[in-house]
Amino acid sequence: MPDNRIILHVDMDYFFAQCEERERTELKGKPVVICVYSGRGGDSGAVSASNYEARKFGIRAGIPISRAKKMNPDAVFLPVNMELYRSISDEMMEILRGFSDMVEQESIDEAFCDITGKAADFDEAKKLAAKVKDAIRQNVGLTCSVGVAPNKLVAKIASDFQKPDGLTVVKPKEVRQFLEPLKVTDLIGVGKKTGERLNELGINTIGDMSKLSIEELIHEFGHAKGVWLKQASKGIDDSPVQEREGTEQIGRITTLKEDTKDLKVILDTINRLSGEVFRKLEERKLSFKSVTFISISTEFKTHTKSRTLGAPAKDASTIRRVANELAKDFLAEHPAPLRRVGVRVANFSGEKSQMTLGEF
Ligand code: DCP
Ligand code: CA
Ligand code: CA
Repeated sequence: MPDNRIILHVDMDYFFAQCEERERTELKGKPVVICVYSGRGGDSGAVSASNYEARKFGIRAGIPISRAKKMNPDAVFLPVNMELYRSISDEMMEILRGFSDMVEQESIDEAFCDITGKAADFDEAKKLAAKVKDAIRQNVGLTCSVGVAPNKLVAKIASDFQKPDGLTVVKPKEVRQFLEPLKVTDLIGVGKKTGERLNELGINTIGDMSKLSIEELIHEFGHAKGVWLKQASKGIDDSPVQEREGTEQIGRITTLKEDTKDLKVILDTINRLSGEVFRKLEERKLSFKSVTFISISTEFKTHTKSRTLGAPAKDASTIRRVANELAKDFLAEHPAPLRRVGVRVANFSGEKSQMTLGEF
C-alpha cells in the first residue's frame, strides 16, 4: 500500500434528523428527535437521532424516549422513516461516486473515498473536499463533515473533529500532533473495554499510548491487537478503501442542458450515459444483474427506479433498453421537468468476483 495516499471521509451531520428537516422545512430551527418505538406502547423505546437544537437539552441517540420528553417536552418527536433515510443515503453515495471510483460505504451516512489520483497534494485535496461538500449541499440539500488525511483511520477522526459542516485536513506531517491529545477511544477499533483497560494503566490519550512499547501492548492485549494499537497510536493504517461486497455499482449522471420533461431529450441522454457505463463495464469484464434510472428534479429531489434482471447481462443494449423503460415509466408517474438524469448498473459477477474467490 503506497504511503502517499489521500483519503477523504464524509459523515452526514445529525443524519436522520436532517433528512426530516429537508422534507419538512417547518422543522428548521426546532429541536427534532427521531425515535425508535419498541412497539410496547406509549413512549417505550429509544432515541435514534437528534438535531443540534435538541442536543442542547441533552437529548442524544440511545437515551430512552421518555427521558428525552422530560428534557424537552416541546421538541418535535418523530418515528424513524428508514426508507427516506436510505434513499437520501443513496443520493449522497451517488454524488461521491461522481468524484471518485473508489468509494467505500461505511454506514448509512458515511463513506471513505480514495482521491489519491484526483489531487496532487493536500492543498488540492482540501479544495476537492470543499467541492464535495458543496455538491452534497446543492444536490442532496444536506450538510456533512469531511476529513482528509493520509489514511482511513485518521480521515475518520478528522471528519468528526469539527462538526457540523466541518472540513478538517490532516497532512502526513501533522498526523502525530493531531492524534496526541485525543482520547484512545477516538481511534476506531478501540472499544470501551480496551479503553477502560488502557485508562487503568494510566493511558488516556493516543499520545500516552504511542509511548508504550510494542512489547507492553502485546503483553496486555495479545499479538495482533498489540501490534495494531502501536501502529494506530502513531496514525499508521494501511487498510485500503474498497467497495463493500454488494454495494459496488457503476453509474453516470449528467446535468441536462436545460430542465426538461421532453422524453426524447431524456432518452437520448440516457443512451449516451448507457454507452459510458457499458465501456466502464467492458474494461473490467463485469456482468450486471440490475439497472437503475436516476433522476434529479428541479428542486434537487432524487428518485431512483431499478430493475433486477432474470439473468446476468453484459451488453450495451440491455442497459439502454432497461434504462429507457424505467425512464418512460418514471416520467409517466412524475410528469415534471428534470434537472439531471443518470444510469447505474450493479449486482456484478465476472472476473472480479472470481479473483476475490481466488484470494482465499
Ligand atoms: N443512529 C441510530 N442509533 C444510534 C446512533 C445512530 O439509529 N445509537 C442512526 C441515526 C443517525 C445515523 O445513525 O442519524 C448516523 O449516526 P451518527 O453516529 O453519524 O450520528 P448523526 O449523524 O445523527 O450525528 P452527527 O452529526 O454527530 O454525525
Ligand atoms: Ca453522522
Ligand atoms: Ca456516521
